[in-house]
Amino acid sequence: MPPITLWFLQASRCIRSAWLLEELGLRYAVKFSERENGVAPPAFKTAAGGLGKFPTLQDGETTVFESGNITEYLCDNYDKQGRLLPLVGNPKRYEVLQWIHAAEATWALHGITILYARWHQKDGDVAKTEEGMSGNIRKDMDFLEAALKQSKGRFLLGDEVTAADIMMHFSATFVIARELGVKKGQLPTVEKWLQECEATESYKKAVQTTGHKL
Ligand SMILES: N[C@@H](CCC(=O)N[C@@H](CS)C(=O)NCC(=O)O)C(=O)O
Repeated sequence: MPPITLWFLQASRCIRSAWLLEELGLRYAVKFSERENGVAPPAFKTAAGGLGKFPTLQDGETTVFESGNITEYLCDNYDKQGRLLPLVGNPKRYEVLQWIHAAEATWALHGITILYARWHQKDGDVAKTEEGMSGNIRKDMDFLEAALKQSKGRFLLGDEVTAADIMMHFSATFVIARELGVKKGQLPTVEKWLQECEATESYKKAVQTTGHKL
């Protein structure tokens, strides 16, 4: 058994950690669960320790959750050259960290609030609520479109994948797939970049290994 285990809930951010593990060339075991009624089954939730949210990663005695934290943990421990997350002292580190944090704290936050309104608002004008909540994510996605146009390569920070792409890919995919404030076809540069991400051998291997689908 490899020392690393990835707790993987279907149709989730867990693909970020699997893609990163593949980029780093690490062996890992996958503990996989389908969703039940949209969420993790109770037995799966308690087994992973911590908050019962996924991804969760175990590496020997260490258990970490939060996909951004897992990203930093894996890069700090297994990306000693700073290929995916530049090392301390390199100003590019903070560009990558900015995307790592923004993927959850800005893009996912602004997208998921719309989804929660769809799921939980039982009366009143849901479409109006959704429209009111869409301004933030539209600005975020326009910003991403512009950042990708400015990049000197196929990925966010040039022609090589970094942890910035690995974190942001899921957020953008999710927002577009669920049409959270934006519609398919409105963000051509973002959609092309998503295709580039998904064409990498490491992403394809992560999907093959885990069975991820959205
Ligand atoms: N901010 C956390 C979010 C974790 C999270 O909410 N994961 C969802 C799947 S994308 C989950 O575990 N849901 C299952 C449940 O709540 O039962 C991260 O980036 O890892």
